[in-house]
Amino acid sequence: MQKELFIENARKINNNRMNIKILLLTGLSLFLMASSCKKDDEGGGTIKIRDRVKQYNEEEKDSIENFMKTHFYYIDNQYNVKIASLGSSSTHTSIWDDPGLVTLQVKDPVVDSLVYDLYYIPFRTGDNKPIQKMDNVLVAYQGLLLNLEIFDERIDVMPVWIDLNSRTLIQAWKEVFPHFKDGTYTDNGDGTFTFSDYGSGMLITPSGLAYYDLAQHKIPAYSPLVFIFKSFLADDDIDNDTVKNTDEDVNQNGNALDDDTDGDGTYNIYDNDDDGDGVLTKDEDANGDGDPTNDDTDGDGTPDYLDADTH
Ligand SMILES: [Ca+2]
Ligand SMILES: [Ca+2]
Ligand SMILES: [Ca+2]
Ligand SMILES: [Ca+2]
Repeated sequence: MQKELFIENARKINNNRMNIKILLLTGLSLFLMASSCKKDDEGGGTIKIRDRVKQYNEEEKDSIENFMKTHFYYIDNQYNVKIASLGSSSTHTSIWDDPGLVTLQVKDPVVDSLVYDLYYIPFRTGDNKPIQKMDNVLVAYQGLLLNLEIFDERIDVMPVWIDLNSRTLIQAWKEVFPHFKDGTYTDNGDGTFTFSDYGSGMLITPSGLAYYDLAQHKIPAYSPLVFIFKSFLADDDIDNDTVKNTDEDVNQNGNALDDDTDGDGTYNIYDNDDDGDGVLTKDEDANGDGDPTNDDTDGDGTPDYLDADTH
């Protein structure tokens, strides 16, 4: 019960945050649309978005590699990480030469032929359950530009839930987090929690898998980003209906935000009565094995919890 309360409170924080983010993005998009309607009669006021292939191959690829070759990190026993510049006589190992460095090849979401190198280093992958790509993850993080300026931060005692399904979440996070696990926690009894065995890592992403041309507060357009993060907990059943997040993706196309069986505007992954028949999904478990996905009372091929005729 305590965990649920805690998760609920943390969700509220997250929801407020996401609302702000969505508003910001909407505002920016409107601005761009308004600006692109302006034609050249005023002497070239039109905003031209840079070519994505050129931006990566000619601008960002080298600057990201250079950053990794000229910087190193150090880490304490709480997995707090600092990045610093390598001096010419330094004996530290650069990020580029770190034996733990992993490179993911990730397709650009817009240009099919463009493939990015997305880098991450697991300082510790985590000891509990693997994070899945549709989970809600409780994280602490620090976001930096390549000049080491911090543009955003959530410290350990103020972690935030990040929904990996969110359309406003940058692609780099969606790609990297499923390579980590979550941890465990103890309730200190005073409203605080202590996390152990959680995942901890760093990722370095080109702007094409982050905000690209959409400047954010403290993030200029076309900025590669660095994140240092901890994955404390992963919630694999966001709506608590006993159907796992990955099973709420009914058409199994990898996107949970296009499945709304009862058409009530709430996606199955957030809907605790998926077929809208007034019986909670968790109670449409005829054989009582704790899994509503394997109960099909009328034998029509549709499980009861997705079948408004049956419960
Ligand atoms: Ca669920
Ligand atoms: Ca629904
Ligand atoms: Ca559901
Ligand atoms: Ca139902």
